[in-house]
Amino acid sequence: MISTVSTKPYADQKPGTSGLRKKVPVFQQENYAENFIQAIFDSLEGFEGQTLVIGGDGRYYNREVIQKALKMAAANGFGKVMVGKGGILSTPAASHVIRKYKAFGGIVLSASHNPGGPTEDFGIKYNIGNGGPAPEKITDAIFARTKVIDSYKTVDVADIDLDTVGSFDLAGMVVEVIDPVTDYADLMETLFDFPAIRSLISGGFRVVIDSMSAVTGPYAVEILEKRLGAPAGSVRNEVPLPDFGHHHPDPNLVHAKELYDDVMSPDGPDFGAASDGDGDRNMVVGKGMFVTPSDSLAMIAANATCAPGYRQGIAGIARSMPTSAAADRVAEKLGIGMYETPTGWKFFGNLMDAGKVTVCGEESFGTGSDHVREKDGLWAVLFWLNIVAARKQSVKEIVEAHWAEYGRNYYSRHDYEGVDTENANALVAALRAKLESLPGTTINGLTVSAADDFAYNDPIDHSVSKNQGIRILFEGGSRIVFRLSGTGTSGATLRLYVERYEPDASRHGIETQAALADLIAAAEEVAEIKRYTGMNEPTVIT
Ligand code: VG1
Ligand code: CO
Repeated sequence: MISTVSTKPYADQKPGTSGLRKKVPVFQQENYAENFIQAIFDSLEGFEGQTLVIGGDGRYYNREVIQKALKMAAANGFGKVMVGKGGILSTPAASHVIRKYKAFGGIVLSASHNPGGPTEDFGIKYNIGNGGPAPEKITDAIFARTKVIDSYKTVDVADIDLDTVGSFDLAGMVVEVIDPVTDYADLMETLFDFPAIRSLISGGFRVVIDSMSAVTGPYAVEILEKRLGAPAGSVRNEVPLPDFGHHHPDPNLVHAKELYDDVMSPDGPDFGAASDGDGDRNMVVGKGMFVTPSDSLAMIAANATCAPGYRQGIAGIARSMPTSAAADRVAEKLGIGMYETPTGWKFFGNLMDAGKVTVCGEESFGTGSDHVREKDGLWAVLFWLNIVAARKQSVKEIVEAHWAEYGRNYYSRHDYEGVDTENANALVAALRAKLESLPGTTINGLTVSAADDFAYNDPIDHSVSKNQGIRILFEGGSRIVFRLSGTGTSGATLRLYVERYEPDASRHGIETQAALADLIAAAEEVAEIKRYTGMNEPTVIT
């Protein structure tokens, strides 16, 4: 029953920051998805008879690829596949299911915060047995395999019914269709003080979650409305749609502006949160206070012991290099380890497996802990609700008290999207060429203390990742960072990250872009962004 189908390699299947992401029509080319999935299997060893987890964020083409992957898993010798009902598993839920059921690994189908639909984005990512994204050693092997692949294995049988929970036979392999929510919701209940959050909500604290018509809807309804007792309707846009209702499921001040405005209005809710396409990102807004993702990491770490799952304290903190240094000050005060990694959650896995860190975060609206091996949007939201319930203070009071104690790291990211790839590469090359000459010079009146192209030496497996972002550090702790996105599907995206440390509490109320204006001007002066990109201002500011 197993058939071996001959195929031709595609040259463009290099996984980026988080798996392979392309437009749907690219994935619809003959054998395109099959080639990549077979390349994953060909790069792994010892999965005969083992369990594979498969799920996705429900976007357009999700079901089709799941059917292909199921048949290929059977033909390649997996013993069992666990798949979310309807093909749904949020990225953190997939990570949890892999860990809980000791699966060999998982295939997560998502292009995260990128739009979905027939002409929008799709993605495939492989996660290893610890539940986390495959490290570069494996993604490099997968890419190498895609360049020479000449056949894939599948079985010629009918599709599985993905909409009925239960066990099914697929050419001798067991397919278990599972409820995608229960295991995850149960895990959250072990980590956070649900009774305290429930009484906060029943006492009149109004919480809204915008699931942006993406995967977290069913999770948020179960947790917030059913288990925590928030009124029906507290979760908005709760039905996952294949095209996310034509929205951009990216929880930030641009794409979740409606929610932000609602929380900021005088009679709006006390607390608002949003999540992205696959449920691993989060945005937290308290009345009168948006929490930047970098601050969120620092504040969750500083208040971790409020939550039952972290009562014993945290082992250490990790953040991606462009993420602000707010968490570093918390680690210093707690006397625990602080690790700076390249962008992308795959770099946190080794540190968590080795017990070096408990909480991790990225400036790109990603926070998480060692409860899974992915960032986790709803986890962060629940952590904040737990902190608010325990401290009996508003988000605004908690944030302001934190700044008063540690100082404030003003922070912003400017994205220039759809830049011509050659021009973007030229900008980076020009910057790289002048790095050595920068220290000691001044740019727009700011003195450069150091400048380099970030390289990471993994302290656990000693692998080295070079060229992870250009950083220019100024005296006094301010800095600008430049890097090119590894998740886009058309042209290049230049990211400029800007940070200023302000210890003086009387200067903590400045509007962010104003507080960073001289650094933003310095970035233009040193990198000539306008000239290289042909753009007068960024596409998105977060
Ligand atoms: C972006 C973010 C990065 C994040 C990655 C995946 O990558 O900057 O911090 O880990 O997306 O997140 P890049 O290479 O475009 O800067 V998700 O929620 O898209 O899986
Ligand atoms: Co995501």
